[in-house]
Amino acid sequence: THRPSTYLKYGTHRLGKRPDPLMQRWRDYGFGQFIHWGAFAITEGQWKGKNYPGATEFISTWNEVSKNEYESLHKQFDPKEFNATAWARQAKEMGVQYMIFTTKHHDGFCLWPSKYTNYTIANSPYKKDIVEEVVNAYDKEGIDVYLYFSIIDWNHPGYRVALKTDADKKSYEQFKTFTANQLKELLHRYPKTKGFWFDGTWDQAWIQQAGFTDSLERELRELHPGLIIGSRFRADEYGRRHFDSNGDLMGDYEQGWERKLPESIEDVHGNDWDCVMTVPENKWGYHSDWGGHVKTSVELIEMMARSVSLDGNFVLNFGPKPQGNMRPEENKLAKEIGAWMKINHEAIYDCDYAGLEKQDWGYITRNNKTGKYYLIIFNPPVSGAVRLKLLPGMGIKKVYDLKNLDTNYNIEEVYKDNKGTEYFIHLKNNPTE
Ligand code: JFZ
Repeated sequence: THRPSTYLKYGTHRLGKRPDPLMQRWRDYGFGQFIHWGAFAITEGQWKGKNYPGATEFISTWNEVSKNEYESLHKQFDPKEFNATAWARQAKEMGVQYMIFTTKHHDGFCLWPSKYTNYTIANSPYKKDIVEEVVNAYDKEGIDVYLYFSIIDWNHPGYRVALKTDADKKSYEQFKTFTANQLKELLHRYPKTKGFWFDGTWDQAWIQQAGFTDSLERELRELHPGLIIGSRFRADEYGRRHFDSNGDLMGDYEQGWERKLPESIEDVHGNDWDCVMTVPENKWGYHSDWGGHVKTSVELIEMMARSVSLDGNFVLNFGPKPQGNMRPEENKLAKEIGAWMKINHEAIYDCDYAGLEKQDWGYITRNNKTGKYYLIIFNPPVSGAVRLKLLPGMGIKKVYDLKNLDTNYNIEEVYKDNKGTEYFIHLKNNPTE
């Protein structure tokens, strides 16, 4: 840690990683699930027979869609197949240790019965509190729940993108109070939650509220000790987001890895971080036509391994259908990833960057509880010989396969100098095997 070079009133509240047990628990998750659900799902990405090619949760911004019609969709929201316990069991089987749920996306529709707006689940035929059902069901499976909350709210009359006039400023004051009230309401209603996953904080209007957002963050943390908040919440007094004007991370982890992954450990600057990923290219809410490339379980597992090997968590998004069931593609992925996790979870949970040189065959993780190293191989060398470079003073006792603990691969020392030792681990004896 270092001293800030510029005095900032609303910069970071802390330098370096958060050391407490709740944050260590977050760091050790490795794998999480995101769920995007809300009124947008009812459209299935279609409007009056026309396909909307963008992300479903943005369909209300499409010229073809009238605001009034969109904002009455929830009057049809009655998900007959919704079963939070089934979601939570599937998530458990898939191997996630935490989940993030959309309490309110940009459209402003609340999946809990907020007392600060009428645009909520309470005014749908379903009526019941979906957030509560989700929090309780996941908690029962031992999966920690985080609340996704969009600051952008296209439904609220006081919401503004920018504050151009005094009237805008006046309206926005009401919006700020509304937002603070909703956040406190969520913490009050769902004390089991471990944190907020904020979104939609890039508007000029919000960026200019450094004093307000700084004290709101402090207030939320006081209300809920240990609360985890990422870097996508507030800006400093110079309008800098994620990293303040001194370059220091604001919040408990870096929240900028959205559908992309760091290449190397240098890219993450010693910070905690999460990567949130869609199965299709860029659609979070349910869309009947995913289009484009749909990721396979192997691709997603590789992204998870890469995330953990670079000190991050990997979070995979599911977008349930309007009736509340997951789509078949997601059910299949959950099974496939779950089968891999069943054997290999110890290479993901409690694991971090191993401090060793990256190799082309895959990723190396190290379990911070047992000290064991894991080689997660996605591109086995044709030779069958996997190269590994260890640091001075390190050695190898045994190399085995998690699928078969009795395996004992042959280890060949090929090079040694004062920087360490290089080995070949022979997965096969004969390259043509
Ligand atoms: C936002 C939302 O607009 C989207 O609907 C979804 O909820 C996603 C998780 O978050 O989309 C973003 C947010 C941040 C970036 C890109 C898309 N970013 O930082 O590049």
